[in-house]
Amino acid sequence: MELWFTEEWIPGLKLSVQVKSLVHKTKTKFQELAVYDTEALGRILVLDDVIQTTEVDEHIYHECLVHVPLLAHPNPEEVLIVGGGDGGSLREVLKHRTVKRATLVDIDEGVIEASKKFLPQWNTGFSDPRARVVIANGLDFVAEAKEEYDVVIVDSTDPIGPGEALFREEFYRSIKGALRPGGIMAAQTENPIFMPDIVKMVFGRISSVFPVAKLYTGPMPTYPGGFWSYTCATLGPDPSEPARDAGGIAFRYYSPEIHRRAFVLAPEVAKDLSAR
Ligand code: AG3
Repeated sequence: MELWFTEEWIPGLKLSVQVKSLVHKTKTKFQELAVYDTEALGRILVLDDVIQTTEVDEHIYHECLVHVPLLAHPNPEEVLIVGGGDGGSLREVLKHRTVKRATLVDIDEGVIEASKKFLPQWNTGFSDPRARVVIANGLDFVAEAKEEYDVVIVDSTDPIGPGEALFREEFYRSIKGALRPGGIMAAQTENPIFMPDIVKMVFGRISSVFPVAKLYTGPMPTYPGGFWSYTCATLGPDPSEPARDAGGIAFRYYSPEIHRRAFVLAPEVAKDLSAR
């Protein structure tokens, strides 16, 4: 019998992938977690029936979310990742030799444990001596940090369930307070075609807190709509221009040209963001 995993992208539109085997299924303290092996997408991690990351395209998402802010910063030493319990963002952050410490704070230890066991290609960062993992509520953790980080990365789920708090204006205010002078934040901010209201709302919140906020996009075949938005905000500098050379990192998706191009928005999307 054929087994399929189906995610409802929006009402009336679904993505289905044929499943070779169920690798792991559990209820964590916060959400239902499943790991599947599939022919088309390789291994996939699913939380509450929403695909979080797949072997075929996780590098695109993680490279967009991480390398844009890290390379827009002249010397990122202290980096905070909020969410990202699968370890993909951590892996990318640690590729930067400037980084002295990467702190990952995730509310759900269950995601980290499952990733360590079942997502080998994602989780190479956890054993790095520069990595610090904190199990805590990201909202509270960031509120207590004062001018500690050069870059803050928000690698959240969608704004429902445990991820909802990571889209609040108070959270962005705390991030601003947690940044050192010259600091940069980047967050995943959903799909502009299928969720224009969410993108507009989230971008509006971020740009009401930070003096500079810019949306950028990249392909993401397994997320709703096939492409994804991120928002980079800074205390002053323009994040759309790389500030330094990557120092020999072997990228699969990122390049300085792609960095610049990612900030070029379709007129309709740009119009939506300025109409607040
Ligand atoms: N975080 C973003 C997942 C959003 C996916 N949304 C969806 N499929 N509806 C991914 C975490 C990977 N580190």
